[in-house]
Amino acid sequence: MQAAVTVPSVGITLDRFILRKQKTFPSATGDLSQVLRDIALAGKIINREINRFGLADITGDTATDNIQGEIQQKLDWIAHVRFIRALVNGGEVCGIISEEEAGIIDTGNPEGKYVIAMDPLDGSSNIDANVAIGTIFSVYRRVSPLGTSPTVEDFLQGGRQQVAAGYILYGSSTMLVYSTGCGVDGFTYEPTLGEYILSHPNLTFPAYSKTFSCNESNQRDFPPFVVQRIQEFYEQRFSSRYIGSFVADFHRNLIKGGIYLYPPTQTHIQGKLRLIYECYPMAFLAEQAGGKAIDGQQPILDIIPNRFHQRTPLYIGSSHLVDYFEIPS
Ligand code: P6P
Repeated sequence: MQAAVTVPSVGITLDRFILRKQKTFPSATGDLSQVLRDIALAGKIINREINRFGLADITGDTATDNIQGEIQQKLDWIAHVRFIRALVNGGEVCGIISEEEAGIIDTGNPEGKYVIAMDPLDGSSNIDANVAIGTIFSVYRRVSPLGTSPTVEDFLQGGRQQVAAGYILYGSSTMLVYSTGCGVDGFTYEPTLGEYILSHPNLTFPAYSKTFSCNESNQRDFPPFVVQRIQEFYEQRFSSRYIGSFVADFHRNLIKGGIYLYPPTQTHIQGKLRLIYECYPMAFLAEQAGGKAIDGQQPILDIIPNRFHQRTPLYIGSSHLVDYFEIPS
């Protein structure tokens, strides 16, 4: 029988929150709690690197490209390495896939019960402009046997199998927002204490909003029904807000209401956002927060994955706005 879940008071630390939530699940072993702590630690370290980058010579392009063929900013790679190190040291994760590498990263923890899919630093084209950027993460219980190396199947379970998902937003303040399937909670990082403090318990999308986030310069490529919907937004005098950093746009829409859309374009005929380590985790959060996420035809979480780095069209945010973008049958 699950204990009654009381919403902890604003102001408690992440550690205490995680412990309280864990106690509501008598069968919990604490392993997932440790994974969340490891992710939070990596976020603190990356936060420090980002805050310094204006001063330290770590900006600018590296020579190497990431799997997406994009020029890899040094901070991208540092974030990637920091997360891997934190998860390797934590011992609970047996494998990782990342936007920054083609294949599975074996952590050398064959007894680890979990695998992680992550975009270590999304929005990296904004790094030099000091615009908010973010880490996106997704957690699955492995399906391969304990004591063995992680397998492709561990990462291709589909969005509904996620046991946790969230993001770290490095903005005017640094926030960790995540869900383990019991709602969405937001924590603000207090660097002088080195603690994440519960600041936004039980986040849900506002019931109504007139804001949309989209790169409108791509309209000539959008499917006709999308162009029509955007015209309707203009007629209804919607606000257009587009930061060019998915985590930042998603977070603003979560707090104030709105929809983020990245439809198919000529450059990205399958959409630009990656299914497994961007769209699945954010769709998990969106549904937990009373919102929706679709590819135009089906919920993002119902898409069957077949490749680690596959992309998908994405319409995500307040339910009443996402409903506009269900492809007319
Ligand atoms: P565009 C960043 O590269 C990203 O993946 C998202 O964070 C962002 O919303 C989108 O691409 C921006 O893409 O084509 O509008 O520059």
